[in-house]
Amino acid sequence: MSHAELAEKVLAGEVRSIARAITLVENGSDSAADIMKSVYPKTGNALVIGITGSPGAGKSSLVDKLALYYKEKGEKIGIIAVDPSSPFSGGAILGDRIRMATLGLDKNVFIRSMATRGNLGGLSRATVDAVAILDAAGYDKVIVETVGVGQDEVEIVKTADVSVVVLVPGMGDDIQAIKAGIMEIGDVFVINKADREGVLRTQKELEALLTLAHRPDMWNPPIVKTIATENKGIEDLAAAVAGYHSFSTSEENAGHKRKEAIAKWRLIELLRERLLTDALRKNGTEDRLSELAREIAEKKLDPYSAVEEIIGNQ
Ligand SMILES: Nc1nc2c(ncn2[C@@H]2O[C@H](COP(=O)(O)OP(=O)(O)O)[C@@H](O)[C@H]2O)c(=O)[nH]1
Ligand SMILES: [Mg+2]
Repeated sequence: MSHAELAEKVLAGEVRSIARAITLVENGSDSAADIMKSVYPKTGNALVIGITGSPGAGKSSLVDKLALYYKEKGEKIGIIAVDPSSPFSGGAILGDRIRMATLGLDKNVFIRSMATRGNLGGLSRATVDAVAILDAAGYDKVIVETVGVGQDEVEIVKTADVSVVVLVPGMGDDIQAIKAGIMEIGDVFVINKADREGVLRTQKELEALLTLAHRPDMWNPPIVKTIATENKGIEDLAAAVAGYHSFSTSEENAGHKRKEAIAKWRLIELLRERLLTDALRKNGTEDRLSELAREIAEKKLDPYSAVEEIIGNQ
């Protein structure tokens, strides 16, 4: 199948082609380029929701319940779980199977895990491309779940229309969240596991932190309490997400600056990946990398000279 044919099937919402297209963007920029050129102009209709938080906070549980909620409203939902901890995506695939069982094998729910592509990066670019594919394929909501640690994950969530930060009762997790720098990116905050002790305290701490934060758009992020395992608070979460979305797209805000910032970030990510790939492809540089690394580690070479050597190689 040519890329044009594949793109056509993606745009028609054909599930197997969507999965194939996502594999292509996962594998690298060359194959991604052709498919993305056809897909990109058709994007912009889905509401992209980013969900982040510490491992075990209940993100997957929440995403599943939220997806069910939207599904019952007659919508199509795409779910992308970013799991940098599983390099070979074996664990991720198992996770998908378990989730399929909960959500049912439903043609209106598409679930996909994105795993890390090794040490050359590109995960955030691949994830954002996968979101665009689902958007263009006609999914009404695309939910992206990422663990809130690491720059890549934070960047991914920043590209969402609405970013949700999930916390759980208890000081430790809050501090972790602040450290990871995810406090600033939350448009909506969730205190999940509200069946546990310390909810009020966490809420107070969070409120105090949020009064310190300065948002250029003057939005006051709402705090929603949920018990994902009991399907409680999901409607409130959906309402909070919709609330921020209508605020951010209102005439005064229009979201232009944010969209432009995201576009710039994408451009730089793509450029970085392209230049890196090009540099490594030439003159066997890729094979030289470990050798250069060893020389640098042994102080026989400094990294600056190594880079000059690589670039000079072209
Ligand atoms: N008590 C309680 N447990 C929850 C709740 N939400 C999720 N869990 C449990 O917390 C664990 C981690 O959930 P998961 O959704 O995998 O978290 P993730 O790592 O953030 O995706 C699982 O055992 C869930 O059943 C909740 O609201 N209350
Ligand atoms: Mg999870």
